[in-house]
Amino acid sequence: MSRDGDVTLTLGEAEALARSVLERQGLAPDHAAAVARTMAAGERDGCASHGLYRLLVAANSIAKGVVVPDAVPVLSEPAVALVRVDGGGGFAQLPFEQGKPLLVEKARRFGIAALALNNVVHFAALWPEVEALAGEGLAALAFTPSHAWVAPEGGTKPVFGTNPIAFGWPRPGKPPFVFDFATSAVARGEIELHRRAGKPIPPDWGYDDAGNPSTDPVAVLNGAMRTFGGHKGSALAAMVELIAGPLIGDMTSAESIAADQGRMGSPIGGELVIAIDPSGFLGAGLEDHLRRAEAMFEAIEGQGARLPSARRYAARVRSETEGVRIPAQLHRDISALLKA
Ligand code: NDP
Ligand code: PYC
Repeated sequence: MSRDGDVTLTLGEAEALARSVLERQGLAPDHAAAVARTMAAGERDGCASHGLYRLLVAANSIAKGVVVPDAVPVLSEPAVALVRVDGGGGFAQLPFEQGKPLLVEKARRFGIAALALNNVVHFAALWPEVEALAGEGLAALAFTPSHAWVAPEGGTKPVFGTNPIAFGWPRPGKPPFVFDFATSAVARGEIELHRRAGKPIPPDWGYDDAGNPSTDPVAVLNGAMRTFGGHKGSALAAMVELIAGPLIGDMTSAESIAADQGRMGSPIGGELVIAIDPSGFLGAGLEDHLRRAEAMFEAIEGQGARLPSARRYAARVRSETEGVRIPAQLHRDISALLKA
C-alpha cells in the first residue's frame, strides 16, 4: 500500500521482508532471523537509520565478503564473571542472543558480569541489547567502536568511530529507562539518510576533507564527522575505542576501516556488554532503592521533560496498530535485492 510516497508494512511483513532479503543474499537462516528481528524492531521503534534501510548496508557487506554468512558463534568463559562469544566474522545479533543467557546467569550469581562479542560485523543500534537485559531486571551498558569516521575535538581527521554507548535500567511495572546514542554529533546512518533524501545537514555535524564545516552530507561522509559535546564526546569516543577494542582483544575503529579495504562494509570488531544485578548491592532493600530511582524519573517528567526512549516506546505502540511506513524509493531498492 502506498500513501504520500511511502509504503506501509505490517510489523510481520517488515520482518518477513528483511528475512527474505537476507536469505536471498546468502545469509544462513539463523543469522537472517536474528538480523531481521533487529532491523524490524528498529523500524517499529521509529529508528529509521537502523531499521530496514540497513538491509542495503547488510547486502553490501555480504556481497563484498565483509561478513561470513554462515559463521558459527563459539562461546567461552575467560573468567568466572566473563563470557566471550567469538562470532567468527558473522553479524553480531546471533552471538549476542547466544551469549545473553550465560551473561544473565553470571550477573545474578556474581552481581556483575560482562560479555565480549569478538570478531563480529556490527550494523545495528545497541538499545535492543540493553533493553533485553533491563527486561531481566538488570542494569546494563553496551559499547562498540565502528569505522574511523570521526575527528577528535580540536582536529579534523578521522580517528574514532561513531562509537555508541547504551544504558538500560529496570523499572518495575514499566518499560525500562534506556538511552542509546552515538558519541559522534549524530549516527552516520542519519547522514546517509540525508544524502539519500538530497537534504543538507546542520553545519556542526562534520567537516569536508579540507577540514571546513560543511552542510553537504556527501562532503562530510568523505571528510570527518564531529563528536557530540566537544571534548566530552571526544573523550567518551576514546573510552569506547579502548574498552570495546584493546580491552577485549578486538579492533579499534581505525583498524576496522583498514580491514574493510574500501569495501564500504559495516564495521568489523567487538562489542562489550556489562550487566549488573541491582540486588547484588541491595539485597532486601531492592524495592526501596528502585522506588528512589522512580522519584528521579518523576522529577524529570514532572517538569515536561521526556525520558530517553519515550519517543521510541510511543512509536512502538503506534507501529503495532498502524504498521511502519518507509519511503517508496527505499522499498524499491530493498525489493530489487529479492531479485539480485
Ligand atoms: P540520537 O542523537 O537521536 O539520540 C538517541 C538517544 O537520545 C535515544 O535514547 C533517544 O531516545 C534520546 N533522546 C533524543 N532526544 C531526546 C530528548 N529530547 N530528551 C530525552 N532523550 C532524548 O541518536 P544517535 O544519532 O546518536 O544514534 C542513533 C542510533 O545509532 C543509536 O541507536 C546507536 O546505537 C546507533 N549507532 C550504532 C553504531 C554501531 O556501530 N553499531 C554506531 C553509531 C550509532 P528516543 O529513541 O526515544 O528518541
Ligand atoms: O550509524 O554510525 C552509524 C553506524 C555505524 C555502524 C552502524 N551504524
